[in-house]
Amino acid sequence: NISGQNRVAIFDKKGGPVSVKDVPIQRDLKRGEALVRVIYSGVCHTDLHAMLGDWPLDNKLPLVGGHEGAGVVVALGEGADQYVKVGDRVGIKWIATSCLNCSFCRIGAEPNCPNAQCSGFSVDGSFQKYAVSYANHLSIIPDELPLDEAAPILCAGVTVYKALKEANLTPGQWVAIPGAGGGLGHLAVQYAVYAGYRVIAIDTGSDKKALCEKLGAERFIDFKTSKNLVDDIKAATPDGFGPQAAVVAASGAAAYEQALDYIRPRGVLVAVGLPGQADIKANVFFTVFRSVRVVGSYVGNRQDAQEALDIAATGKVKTTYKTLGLSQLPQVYDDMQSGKIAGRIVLDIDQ
Ligand code: 8ID
Ligand code: ZN
Repeated sequence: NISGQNRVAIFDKKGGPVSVKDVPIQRDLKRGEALVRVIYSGVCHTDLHAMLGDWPLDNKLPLVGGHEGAGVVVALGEGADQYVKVGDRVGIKWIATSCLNCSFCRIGAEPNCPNAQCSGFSVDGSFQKYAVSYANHLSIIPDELPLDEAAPILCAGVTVYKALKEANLTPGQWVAIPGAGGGLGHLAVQYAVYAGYRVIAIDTGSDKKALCEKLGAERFIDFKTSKNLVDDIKAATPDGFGPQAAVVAASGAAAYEQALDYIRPRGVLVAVGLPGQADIKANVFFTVFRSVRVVGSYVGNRQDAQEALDIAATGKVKTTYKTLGLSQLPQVYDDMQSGKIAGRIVLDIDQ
């Protein structure tokens, strides 16, 4: 039963403010669209970048953000029933749709599809009670996984799961994770441990240290108090040569500055965090001499999302989160900007 009004968190211009209001529900679904009753949504730092407008890409305005939406399908447009049914528990992720037919989609590089749409960026996202999305990219949430626990897997989880695949490690190898105490990072620690990798967590403060250690990081290095980050990270590996990979999951540019120096020869820097203005400076001589690689990793495809959810459904990777109401989104953005959030915030869309 679709009744009542829609409730949305929306902003009209760069920098906000974000306001929560009631608007009519959109029921005229186009071909391939699905109407999802969103119950919970995670808040990703990407939502904050979009609200602040600090990326070199423009989002739609006004915008309803959110791309870690977990809910239930309540109505389908024509042709959408080949992907999902009314009543299915589904996830709205960052990639809202892609053409599924270009040379990128055909090899499973759906995020690189030139016609991809992004939830909470180029189309309205999950910070609303009723979200119109695209059936072809909805994720099916496993029965054993509660919707609130599933929400952060839809961006943070799938992104770091995919980034670790890109690092191409084998069990027993070491990965440094700058940003390890944040939304993406704390899940990266867990997917890494799940895969048999050894984790050096890098972040700041006692809350994030405790969180990372609880989740299985063998070392925690505080980037604000370390006197020599490169030496400290290298010293954390038994032979002193440093980790085989760095998966940079921090939202700030500084986290990239020394990563090429502390990974070991033949290591890989996987770029995940998205500071709007930043460069990775790679000295040519030492890139060759040390034979290091730099790889960008952008969310994941439909299968990556399904795999990340399936692992979370085993309970071996679990989001650490606090639940707040949709109406508290402005406060969440403030806290995120000042680095106060360890793990994730999940919004109850009805509160
Ligand atoms: O597909 C992608 N590549 C993708 C997908 C989703 C999100 C990329 N992202 C991007 C976001 O846009 C954002 O830029 O990843 C970044 C992290 O998102 P998040 O995990 O949602 O942010 P957070 O919860 O605020 O955590 C960031 C952590 O980084 C730490 C902070 O202390 C915080 O715990 N951090 C910072 I800022 N600077 C650091 C540094 N120099 C650092 N940790 C270590 N070293
Ligand atoms: Zn995200």
